[in-house]
Amino acid sequence: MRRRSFIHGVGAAAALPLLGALPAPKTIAAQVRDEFLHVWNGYKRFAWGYDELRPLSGSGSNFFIPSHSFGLSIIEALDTLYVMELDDELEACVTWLRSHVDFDVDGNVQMFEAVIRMVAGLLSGYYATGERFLLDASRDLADRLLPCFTKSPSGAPYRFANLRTGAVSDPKSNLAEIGSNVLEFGDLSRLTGDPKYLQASMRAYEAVMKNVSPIGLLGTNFDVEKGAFIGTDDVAPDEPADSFYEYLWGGWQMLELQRCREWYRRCTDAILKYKVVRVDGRLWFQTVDYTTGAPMGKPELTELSSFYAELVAKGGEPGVGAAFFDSWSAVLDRYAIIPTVIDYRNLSIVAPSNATRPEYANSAFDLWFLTREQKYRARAYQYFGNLRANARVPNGYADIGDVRTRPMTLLDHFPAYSFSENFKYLYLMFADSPRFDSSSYYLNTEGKILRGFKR
Ligand code: DMJ
Repeated sequence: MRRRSFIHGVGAAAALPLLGALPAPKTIAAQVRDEFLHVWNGYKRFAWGYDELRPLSGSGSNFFIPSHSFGLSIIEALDTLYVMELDDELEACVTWLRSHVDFDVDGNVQMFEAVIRMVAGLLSGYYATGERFLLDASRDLADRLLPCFTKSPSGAPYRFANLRTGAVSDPKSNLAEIGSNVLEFGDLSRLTGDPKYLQASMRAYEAVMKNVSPIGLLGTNFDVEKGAFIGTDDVAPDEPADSFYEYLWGGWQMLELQRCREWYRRCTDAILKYKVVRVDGRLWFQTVDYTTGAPMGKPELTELSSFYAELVAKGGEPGVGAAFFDSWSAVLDRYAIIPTVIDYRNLSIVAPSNATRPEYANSAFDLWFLTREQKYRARAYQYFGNLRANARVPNGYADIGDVRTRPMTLLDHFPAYSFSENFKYLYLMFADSPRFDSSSYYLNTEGKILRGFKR
């Protein structure tokens, strides 16, 4: 757990009106780029070389190992800097990484986070710049994480690896941590000609899919030594199951892996059959027992599940995607910033924080390019305006500890993923970037562009 200090923010809490004329797309893109630069400059001034910015105290902190920095924010920002045409900044990042990137570290690193953030960030940086050492670093890190897979009796990966010794730890995992690597590992196998990365991902999927229930549902938590689910709750599409399904679709869409398509379809059909609930006309997903489909647990969802609006739409159910997006838009309207956990029966708050979460913007981004419906741009602009009004501080942006207070309570933390996600999604929706192919792209769960660069 990262330690955070509290302060009250200075911004207003009112939601922007959704309807009415938006500024011109180029104007909004410029605003988003300015705000990205505001927080990027805060990171450069107070935390350069650290993993993350602490914007209230004007300092830095580390994400994976308290005493060691990987320069995570630098890795996470590479492709965003490229599409925003911030070439001097990108060059400074490449120069820093050239002399600092080193994964020979005697420390335990969470495999899932390391893959989606750093293996992918370095890969994406390689695509953006053509710098071969970024690909080599991505591969080196993947090699150091592979023992999580190869030392597991089931093939589903342990959660942690020591990057120097290869010792693995924590067999009690979950779907997202087990199944969010096929995009990165599949691409590494393609780029290096070594099949071991893709094979590790597919073996992990197989370990889970062996346990699919007769009705097509999966549990959530998984013991990788026993090769079996822990408990029977299925929280999909919420965390910590979320990106398991995202990567099944990606395995098909980006890598054309037929088995991923079949698994995605089987699981999604079951999710839509057993998990959809409607309350006051809004569509949500309930937790069920994966063996029977019977409802269980609390009527709660986290903000992270809002990504599923884009996934289910891309996967062939645009109506469900639009309805789920609308459900979360109602939460945005009510609170200006979406709280981390809500009770979906009445939209009341269960957990009032928001760690600069990108999932709603992620859905707006993909749904915009999928449908070209103006409402997604309007909602994205509303999200952006509310973030700027409530989370902006002199040294950057800050996570929100409580969306109910006026002004909102802020935390001394800005997550590295926001350099990769929120601002990139918002910018690309409005910028018509000459460096991004909006007709043919694929981003990983952390917003890393793996397909769709234009030179
Ligand atoms: C990101 O690290 C990724 O999007 C992940 O899949 C879950 N969500 C966080 C940011 O909220």
